[in-house]
Amino acid sequence: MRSQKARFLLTLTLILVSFLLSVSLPINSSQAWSKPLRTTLLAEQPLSEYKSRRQKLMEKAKDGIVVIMGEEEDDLGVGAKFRQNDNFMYLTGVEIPTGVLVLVPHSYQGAKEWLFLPAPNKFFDQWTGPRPPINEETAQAFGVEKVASLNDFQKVITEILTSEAFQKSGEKLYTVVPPSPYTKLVREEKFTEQARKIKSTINLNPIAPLLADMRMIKSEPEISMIQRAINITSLAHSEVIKSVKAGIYEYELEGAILGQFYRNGAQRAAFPCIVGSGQNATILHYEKNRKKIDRGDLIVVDIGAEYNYYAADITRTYPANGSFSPRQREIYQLVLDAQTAAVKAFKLGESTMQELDVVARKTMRQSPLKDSKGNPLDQYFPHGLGHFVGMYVHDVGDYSRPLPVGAVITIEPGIYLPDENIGVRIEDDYLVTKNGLVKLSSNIPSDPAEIEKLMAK
Ligand SMILES: [Mn+2]
Repeated sequence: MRSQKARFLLTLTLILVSFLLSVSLPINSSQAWSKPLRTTLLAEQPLSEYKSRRQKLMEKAKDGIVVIMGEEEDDLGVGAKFRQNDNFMYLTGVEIPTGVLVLVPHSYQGAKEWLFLPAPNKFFDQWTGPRPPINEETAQAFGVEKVASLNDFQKVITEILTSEAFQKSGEKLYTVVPPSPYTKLVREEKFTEQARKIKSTINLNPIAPLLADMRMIKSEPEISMIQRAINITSLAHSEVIKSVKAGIYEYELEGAILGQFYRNGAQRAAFPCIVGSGQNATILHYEKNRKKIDRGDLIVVDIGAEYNYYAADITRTYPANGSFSPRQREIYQLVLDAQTAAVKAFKLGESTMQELDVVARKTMRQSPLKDSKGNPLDQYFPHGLGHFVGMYVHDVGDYSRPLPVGAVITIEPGIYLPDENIGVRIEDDYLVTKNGLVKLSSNIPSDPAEIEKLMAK
C-alpha cells in the first residue's frame, strides 16, 4: 500500500515539475544567448583573427565597399545540416544563417564593419534554436563594430550607395559575382541587381580574387584546425587498416571512416568518401562505395574530415589481402617515388604547383616499368599533382605563382591501369614553411612494408 502511494506521489510530482518547466521554458533569446555571448573565440579562433582579416580586406578594397552574403538556411534545417559559406565564415566566424557583412572603409555612421543578422523570432527560434539579440553586447561578442537587424539592410545599403563619401571613394562595390554562367549564386545576384537599381553607376568588382590571395596563406589558428582535421582523418585510416579484408563491402569501410570522423569531433566529411576497390580504384572520384571487396583487390581510400570549417585530404591504397602482389607493389612504389621526387624538388620562392607536377610525371615516364604494351606509365596519371587545402578541400589560391610560406597543399600522384585492375593513389598534405615543405600527414604510414606489417596485426 505504502509503495503504491509513493509511486502515485512521484508521478504527480513529475507531472507538476514538467508543467512548471513548460511554462517557464519560453525564455527570451537574449537570456538564452547571455552565456555563449561572453566568448573570445569563434569556431576556436580568436576574435582578433577575424578582425585582422576584415582590416586586411578593407585595405585592399579601400576604393569602395565590400558586401558578403551569408548562407541561407534551407527548410528550417531539414534539407541539409547548415554550413556557413567559406568567405562569410572566414571574415566573421559567425554561423548564423542569412547574415550580411558590409565593410565600409570610409565608414558609415562612424563604423566600418556592419554585420546584419536576422532578429530573434519566436517561431524560427523554436525550430532552429535561439538567435542573439541585435545589440551592442552581440557586436562585442562577435568582435565587430556594429550589429544591425537584417530588416534594416535595404535602408542602410541605399544610404551608403547614394552617399557623397561612396561617390568620392570610387563607387566600387566588391562582392561575390558569378565566375561563370553555370555558377548559381542566387542571393548575390539578387543583391547586385538591387544595388544597380539603387545606383546605376556603381562599379561592380569581384571580391573572390582578393579573398583568394588572403585565404591561400594560412595563419597559425587555421593551420591548427587543418592539423586537427588531418589527425582525425589519420584515426580513420588506422580504422581502415584494422577493418579491411576481402568479403566485406566498400560501404562498411565508409561506415568505419565516418564513425571515426564523428567520434573524434569532426563536424562532417569535407567531401564524399572515396572507397574504391578493384576496378573502382581506377575511377578517380568513385563514391558509390557499393561493391564487395575481392581477394587481390587494391583499395583506394581518399578521405578527409572537416574540423571547424577546415579540411584534410589524404589518400592511401591498401591491398585487400594484407599484402601487395609483385606487380601491385612495383606500381605502388613508383607512385610513392613520384611523390618523393616532387617533394624533394621543392624550392621555396621558386616552385609552382605546375613545376612539381612536371617532376612527378618525369619520374613515371623515366621508370623502367611499362604498361602491357611497353608504354611508359605517365600517361596513366590523368589528374593534377595537387591542390590547395583549406576551408574548401580544393581551396582557393594562385597555381601559377611560387608557393608561398603558409600555403597548405596536397601532393597526390596516381597511376590507374584498368586493364590490370590496378589503381594506386597516395596523397599527403604539406605546409609550406621557410624551411621547405612539412608533411602534416606523416602519422599515416605510406611505406608499403609498413602498411603490410600493420595489416598483419
Ligand atoms: Mn585531393
